Amino acid sequence: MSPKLYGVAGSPPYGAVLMCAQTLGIKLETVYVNLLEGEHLNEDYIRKNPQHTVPLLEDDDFYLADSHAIMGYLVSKYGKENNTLYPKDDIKRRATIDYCLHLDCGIIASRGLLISKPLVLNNIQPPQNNIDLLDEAFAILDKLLELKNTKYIAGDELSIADFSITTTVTSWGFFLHDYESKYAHIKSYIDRMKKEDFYSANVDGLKAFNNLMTAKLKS
Ligand SMILES: N[C@@H](CCC(=O)N[C@@H](CS)C(=O)NCC(=O)O)C(=O)O
Repeated sequence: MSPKLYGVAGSPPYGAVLMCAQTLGIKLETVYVNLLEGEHLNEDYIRKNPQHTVPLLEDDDFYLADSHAIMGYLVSKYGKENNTLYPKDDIKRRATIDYCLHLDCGIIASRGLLISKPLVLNNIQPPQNNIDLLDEAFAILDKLLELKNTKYIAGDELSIADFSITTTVTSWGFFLHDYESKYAHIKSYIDRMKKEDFYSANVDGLKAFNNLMTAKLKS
């Protein structure tokens, strides 16, 4: 039986897992969760995922929340031995990938979520201080990319961290005025990622995100 992925097109972390599955060549059965209707707060869903977020993976009797954890699991379970997307044996590279995943989860995406969740679910317009914190996170990423000067975020090979950083930047960049002019290293990184095969997995999701945010934002 294929693993099930609960989520909705437009959720950046859900898009990251789709990119990962496509790259690994895994078929996932997707299960639509309507966040706008509060389906993620149903008793049944909370039992599966007390964090009440998408994406959520169901693999046999195993449930796993958080896109970063899910991608690590998918590579370990379904990827070929010591897959370069998240290698087991190259300790320094794996630690670098972990760092980038934590940077995404703990800083960049979480600051984006602080804007989009109240906006989408409660129609609360983004406060300027939250925009400023997101902008600071983008500045950190831009500096990291400048200093690393590698093709991908964690070196010269594609890793699962690229799926997270790519969906995060392209989605939550929506809230930053012209970030591509301000952050040249982010711009050239994203331009490179757009040419990668994995990018196609979240093109519809990104459109859905932009449409939803445009509809919710007061001009
Ligand atoms: N760190 C989590 C974040 C997941 C997350 O917050 N997803 C949003 C949609 S983009 C969500 O489900 N929000 C509903 C909620 O927080 O109640 C991940 O990477 O999976």
